[in-house]
Amino acid sequence: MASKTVFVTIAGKANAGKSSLLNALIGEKIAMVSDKPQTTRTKITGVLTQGELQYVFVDTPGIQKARNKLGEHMNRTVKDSIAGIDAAIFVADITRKTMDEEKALLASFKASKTPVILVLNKIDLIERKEEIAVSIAKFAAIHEFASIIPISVLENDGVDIVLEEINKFAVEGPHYYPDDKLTDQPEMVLAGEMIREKILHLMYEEVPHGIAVTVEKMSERETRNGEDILDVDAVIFCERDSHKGMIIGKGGAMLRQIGKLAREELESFFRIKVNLQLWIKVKEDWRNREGIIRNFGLSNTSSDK
Ligand SMILES: Nc1nc2c(ncn2[C@@H]2O[C@H](COP(=O)(O)OP(=O)(O)OP(=O)(O)O)[C@@H](O)[C@H]2O)c(=O)[nH]1
Ligand SMILES: [Mg+2]
Repeated sequence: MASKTVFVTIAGKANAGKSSLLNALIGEKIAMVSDKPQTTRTKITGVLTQGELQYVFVDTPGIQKARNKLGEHMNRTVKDSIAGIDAAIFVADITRKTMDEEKALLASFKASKTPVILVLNKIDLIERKEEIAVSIAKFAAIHEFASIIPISVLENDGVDIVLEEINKFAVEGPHYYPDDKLTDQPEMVLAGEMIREKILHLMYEEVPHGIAVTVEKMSERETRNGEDILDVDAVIFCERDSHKGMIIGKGGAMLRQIGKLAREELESFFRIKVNLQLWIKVKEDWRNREGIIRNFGLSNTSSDK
């Protein structure tokens, strides 16, 4: 059988469950997930190879009304990620109303004649199952979807059907990535994202949104008693001195908790003992400063602003 590849972008509103779906599809957690909107800030490629067929998924930031320059970059990233693909997965939270930005995104799929699979996620939250049919009808009136699949990523209900549907759009040709490739994210970026995710989980309101994490060093060494250890040095950037105080917490408790949870995840992902050092720095209003956004690797410089 000839080899095939299918390029699929996962798009939709913030918090709909796009990154959760990407992780479920490829069977490995490579995209960070949280209950706060705008968790994903850049496009993330996830690769799944099953025999002759390679799926190349691109998870994107949630579409939003941009409130700062970072938000504008994120919206441009979504736009850039929908060109030249074989199909799109449009993820919607079935419990939420649709907004204009979602309709605009669907219109751009229509204009580019991109087949769209609608995934209505979080059906586990629906008590009366007949409401699912009502949602399906509402969406079907907005756009001509290739298919509509109600699922629950949380309960792993329907994720396999999504994969089957995508199969239909595979194109004969060589695999784009090596068959054992999982993601395009460098290890240092993944490690930084794991740390940022813990802050998203542990902190509230403005603080987590204004966080960026950069990993400055990641290197393996052997300890004196012959054990392999991975040293990870990372800087947590926040927007204000008051935020820095909250991240450190009373007697350093919050920072210790962030460090503990992040280290545990790093150890299980990289399968090695980790020595994690965290620093905190303030960069006032960095989400509106182009140079810093670029330095953090969060810039999208496409010209069609
Ligand atoms: N109840 C329920 N919650 C879910 C389901 N799928 C995802 N979630 C939760 O929804 C929240 C958002 O999930 P993400 O995967 O981060 O959503 P996203 O669309 O990538 O969000 P952004 O990156 O901010 O655009 C998290 O708290 C998930 O645990 C589901 O099927 N059911
Ligand atoms: Mg996401």
